[in-house]
Amino acid sequence: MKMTFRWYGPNDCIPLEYIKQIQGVSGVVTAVYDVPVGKVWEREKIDELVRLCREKGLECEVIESIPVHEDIKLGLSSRDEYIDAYRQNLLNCGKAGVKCVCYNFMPVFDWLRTNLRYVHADGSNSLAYSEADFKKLDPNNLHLPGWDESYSQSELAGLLKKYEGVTHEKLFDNLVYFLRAIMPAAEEAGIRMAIHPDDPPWDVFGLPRVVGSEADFDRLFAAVPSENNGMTFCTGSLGAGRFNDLPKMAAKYAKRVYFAHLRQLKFVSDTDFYENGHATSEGSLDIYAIVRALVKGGFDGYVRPDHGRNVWGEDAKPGYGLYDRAMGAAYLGGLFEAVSKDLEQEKSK
Ligand code: CS2
Ligand code: MN
Repeated sequence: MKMTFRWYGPNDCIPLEYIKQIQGVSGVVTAVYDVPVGKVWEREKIDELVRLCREKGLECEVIESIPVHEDIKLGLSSRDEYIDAYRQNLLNCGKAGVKCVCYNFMPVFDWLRTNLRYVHADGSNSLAYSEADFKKLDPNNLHLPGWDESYSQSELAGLLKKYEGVTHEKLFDNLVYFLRAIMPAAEEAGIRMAIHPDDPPWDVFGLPRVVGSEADFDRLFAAVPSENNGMTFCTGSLGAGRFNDLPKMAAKYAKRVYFAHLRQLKFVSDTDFYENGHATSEGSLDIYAIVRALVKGGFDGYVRPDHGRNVWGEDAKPGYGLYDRAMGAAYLGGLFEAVSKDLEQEKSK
């Protein structure tokens, strides 16, 4: 296992020097942020990122994300040129020493929460989801926390229109088409693809989502069995779906999990939850059982603390403050050490 930490590049308010001071963290997870979706990342840009990290003693082996162009998800004829660009990105990243690429296949929206600064009793704050607040949102007049600037209202309307008629089956077929097309490049580049689960793992605004449950992953791995086709085990995303049994899924897919996003959430009703500090005691997910299942199943990928709270007066990008994620990295590192040593001992008995 390698413990990593997400870094939003030179504009991140958290400098690499601080990340380096979190003991147990060997590298960062980052991306090229100034190239439009669907265009090739030039070697120089990737090399520069890697250089910046190495200069501070950190590895740069995981990219999160190389986003997938909507035309690929829509299955338009223009997809082939975007797929070519994606392949080229993989080859370029591989040459720069990247080993794992995280991406998602959610139409239009990435993660979705209704509150970015839900205030806890102790004064800290985190992201939260409320079904009632979600139902009040109007996709034709959208003011979504974290997403307001992603598309103009008219761009969004155009995109939603294009998705009319894209069923779950079509979206899944488009995902398989994409993966089959990029696998040779991923293999050549020595890159493990790690699809990020849908967050939340159900359809939103009438848009289909196909990567959120055990059945979805079974179907995906059956359709594209290449070893380079793997997953990001994001506990916060999968865990938002109460139908998902996370320790069971962690055990089942451990060898296909190339990247683990470990975070906690606490349900306050059947549907509503807030995110919290990483420890098992602080939420509804048994982080210990998940880590144990991963290690026991032979997981040997990258780990990062995922969303944390804003604590100690920090006012960082929601979910991506320094302090709570650093505490998360320390907690998770401890769990991995304990679980690994226990399992070794059990084996030698
Ligand atoms: C991340 C996702 O912050 C987050 O919730 O886990 O945004 C993730 O980076 C993307 O879905 C991966 O493509
Ligand atoms: Mn995640």
